[in-house]
Amino acid sequence: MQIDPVPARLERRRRQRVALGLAWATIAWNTVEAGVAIVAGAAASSIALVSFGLDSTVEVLSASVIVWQMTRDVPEDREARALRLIAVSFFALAGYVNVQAVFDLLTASEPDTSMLGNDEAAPRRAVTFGVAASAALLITLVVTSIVIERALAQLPLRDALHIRLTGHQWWWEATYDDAKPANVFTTANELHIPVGRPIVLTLEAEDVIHSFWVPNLHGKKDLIPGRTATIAFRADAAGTFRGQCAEFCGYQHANMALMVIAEPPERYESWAAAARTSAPQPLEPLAQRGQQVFLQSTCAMCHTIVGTPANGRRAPDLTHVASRLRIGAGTLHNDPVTLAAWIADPQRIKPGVHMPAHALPSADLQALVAYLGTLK
Ligand code: HEC
Ligand SMILES: [Cu+2]
Repeated sequence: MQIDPVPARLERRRRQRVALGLAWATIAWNTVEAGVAIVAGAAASSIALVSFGLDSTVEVLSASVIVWQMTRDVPEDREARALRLIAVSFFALAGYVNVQAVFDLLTASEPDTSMLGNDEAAPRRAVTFGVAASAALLITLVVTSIVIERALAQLPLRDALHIRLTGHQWWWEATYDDAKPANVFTTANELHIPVGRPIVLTLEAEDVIHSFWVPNLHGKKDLIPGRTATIAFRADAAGTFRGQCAEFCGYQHANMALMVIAEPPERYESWAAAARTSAPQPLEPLAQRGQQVFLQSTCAMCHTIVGTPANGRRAPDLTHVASRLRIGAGTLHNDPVTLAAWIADPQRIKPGVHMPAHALPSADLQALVAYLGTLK
């Protein structure tokens, strides 16, 4: 039986219009919810839809997964909800397009050539609209980006807090500089910064190229071995901002998160004061035994605990590891169970990581975890 292709095409066009309508509704909704930053994301989804390519929808899908991941660690607030909404809408839209494409492939009849050579106004209008909308959005984003870059470039840097951030496979080392050498301290994977005070970050890489990216605070900036880059920014509101290494840097690139905790100056000062102190000496017998285990096994070759003979420099400083939200650069919650699992076999959790498995007797492992738990 010969199916008349024209009504089928009209039907498809109608469905495409519905999808486009959905995309624009998402944009409008997200604008209301979370402002300019998020329009960019929604715009990407609609541009992908307008172009209706399968590979662009795959990108939208992965973008939605990334956006979803970004909501994983931030406190539950309006922004987290908006991000999640975007992730879901990206996902739904991309899903729709993919299903539609497969459906079209399966039900494709003879190619319809009857319209070839006809001058169709409707597709031309759709394409013109798509191009114009994309161009308008891109121009808006370029202008916004220039304005923000300029504002950042003119940020007054008197009284700035200087932090040296070094990228390693696959964790971040942060050294807080100070005019007084005794006040310099090192930490890993989590930056605390005071709200309202400019931050000057000096970026370096130890092994391969990494990229600093905390979307809420600054655009991407690469960390290149042998070179030093400097960026400046300021957090104007308190909050926990998740950053991500944005340059593929090896197997565990995706598990290289950086948390930036912006807090009122007094809270920052008390955090910094605590961070400058040496590790507390363990008081409990179990933790004391744990310290012995730490110092006598290989741990001390790679890790530093200030106040003990452990001063390895190849791995995150553990002096105050218990005060971090996560371990493994965002990979795991920081609690005794995950800590024990990490020490016993980090390769299972973060395959390829530069920390070997440790087959410790379970009493030793327990003592070690108790000791690390005291390092507040
Ligand atoms: C060969 C070097 C090496 C040895 C030995 C080593 N580690 Fe590690 N460790 C690392 C590296 C590298 C990381 C960072 C891994 C990552 O997140 O990519 C790490 C991460 C950690 C973390 C998570 C820190 C954080 O803030 O994310 C803990 C806790 C830890 N190690 C404990 C130990 C203990 C306890 C031992 C001894 C039983 C030990 N390590 C032995 C290299 C080492
Ligand atoms: Cu990296």
